Amino acid sequence: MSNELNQPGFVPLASYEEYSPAEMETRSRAFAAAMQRRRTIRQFSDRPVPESVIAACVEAAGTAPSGAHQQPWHFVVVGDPGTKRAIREAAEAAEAEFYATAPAEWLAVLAPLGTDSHKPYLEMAPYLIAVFAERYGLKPDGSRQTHYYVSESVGIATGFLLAALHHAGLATLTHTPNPMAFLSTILDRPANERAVMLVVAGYPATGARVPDLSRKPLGEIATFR
Ligand code: IYR
Repeated sequence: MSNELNQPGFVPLASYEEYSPAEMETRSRAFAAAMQRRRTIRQFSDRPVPESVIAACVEAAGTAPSGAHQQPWHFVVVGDPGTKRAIREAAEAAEAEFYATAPAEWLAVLAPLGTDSHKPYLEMAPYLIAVFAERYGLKPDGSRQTHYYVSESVGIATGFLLAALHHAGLATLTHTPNPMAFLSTILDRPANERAVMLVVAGYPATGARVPDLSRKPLGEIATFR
């Protein structure tokens, strides 16, 4: 083992669990099948969800790897009805402008999803999780600490969050209002953070419907050589 790893600041890898090849087959297939059941929805129930469940999912998101382990993310969990209403109103205003001015090519690929500028679920769903990227950090003396691979890191953390919410039994919608600077204002976030995503989480409404989409098969998304 290389000598650096015996230096102070390193500890034995205690958390790793190995499985037999047979167990790996079962686990990997079960996980893929579970992930295949995830669907983005746009019809949410107003049934309450324990905040502790959302908190555990955010904790899972925070286990994502990040550039230089800078963990350049912040999650704002919004359950307060007044704040959800403010977000809905600002998002709908931004989206009205988007749908009125978006290029035809963009609107054409959105058409099968049945989206429009009305976002009632932003008030209806029990939780909105606003994901912020810390573009840079602040050192104790107030100077800036550059953050590395911020988009990649926050993207991975958001993926973990979606997987955790799905695993917990909740449905989600990844919403990217365009533009979304209003989230920083409404949620009072500092200037070093940029809003990147709003994750809507809750139970699907009774009778919720989703577009009849298929996913690319393995052979199309992967090459083995
Ligand atoms: N932000 C808009 C438009 C939109 C864009 C993409 I790319 C989508 O995959 C879905 C929607 C909206 O939320 O309606």
